[in-house]
Amino acid sequence: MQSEPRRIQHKVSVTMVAVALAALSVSRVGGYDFIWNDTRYNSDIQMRLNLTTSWSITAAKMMRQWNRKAFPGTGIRFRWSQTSATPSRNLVNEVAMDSTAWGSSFGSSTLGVAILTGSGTRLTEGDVIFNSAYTWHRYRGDFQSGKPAEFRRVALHEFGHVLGLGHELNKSSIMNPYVGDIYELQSDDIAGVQALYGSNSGGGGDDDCNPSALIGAPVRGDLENSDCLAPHRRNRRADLYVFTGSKQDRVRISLRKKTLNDPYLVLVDPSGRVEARDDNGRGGKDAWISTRLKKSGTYTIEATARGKSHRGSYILRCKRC
Ligand SMILES: [Ca+2]
Ligand SMILES: [Ca+2]
Ligand SMILES: [Ca+2]
Ligand SMILES: [Zn+2]
Repeated sequence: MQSEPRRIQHKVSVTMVAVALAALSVSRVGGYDFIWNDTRYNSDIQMRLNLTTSWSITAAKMMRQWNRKAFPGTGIRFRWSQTSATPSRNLVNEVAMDSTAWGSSFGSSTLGVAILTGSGTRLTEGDVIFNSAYTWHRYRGDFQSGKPAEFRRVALHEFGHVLGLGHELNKSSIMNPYVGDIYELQSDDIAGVQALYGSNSGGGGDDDCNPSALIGAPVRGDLENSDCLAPHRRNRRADLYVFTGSKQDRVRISLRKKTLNDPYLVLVDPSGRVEARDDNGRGGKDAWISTRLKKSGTYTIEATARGKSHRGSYILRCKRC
């Protein structure tokens, strides 16, 4: 028997029905029986963003929110980079604002869609398209009917579908099919992901040895036991971030402690050589690198720590990255 790829469309309608969501408590986690376990992505879900810089930053933040809140211990996470391609059926996960979804028109009340393709129970593609007929806004807090197209909550919702979550009408959830006052992940959303992927099925933290594109610094991250060993700092854990630099660019990178004991930065050039490193250049224990790049290409930042046992959260900033 041949399994046909399945395609699911859904909408986030602007209709307001976000009242008394928690009143009924029909238990549901998960929803779709689709999950990612795709060796192409090495347990990562690679998303390619065709958005303006400003919306890319917000989209990346929303993916980070999923990574941070739902994925610790699941061994799977979103990664992202940019593209100029229009989303299509191509086995590449694409995110864009467009007037159509793969050529089909949006319903007039549809803010965004996630188009999922799977084979059997396995997801093979997830595209997210925001309806460009709307003027998009960005705000937290209660739904404003004059500004229905609020990017953060729609993005969180659509990325939830990409993870395989279905709709949730009966509990407080970002997966409600109608936009409402909820603008952050709820415990039901997190439980849904963990029901699909397990809460501790892999060794991952919110980051591992595959670098994330540095979109939208400042980035808040955590140094954890599950992070990979720093490539250029022996026996230390590190989170890796990449950016594209041009020779002579002046970049300024800072790594500030939140709960991380003593931040340490390493900047690695496109050929894999250490171009700069710093422990306490920003004063106190915070690390700081200010340098004029010597090469053009993909640079890697190793966000790490002075001590072997140092763990905790940090803020990474980069100017001109
Ligand atoms: Ca695609
Ligand atoms: Ca980490
Ligand atoms: Ca330090
Ligand atoms: Zn939906």
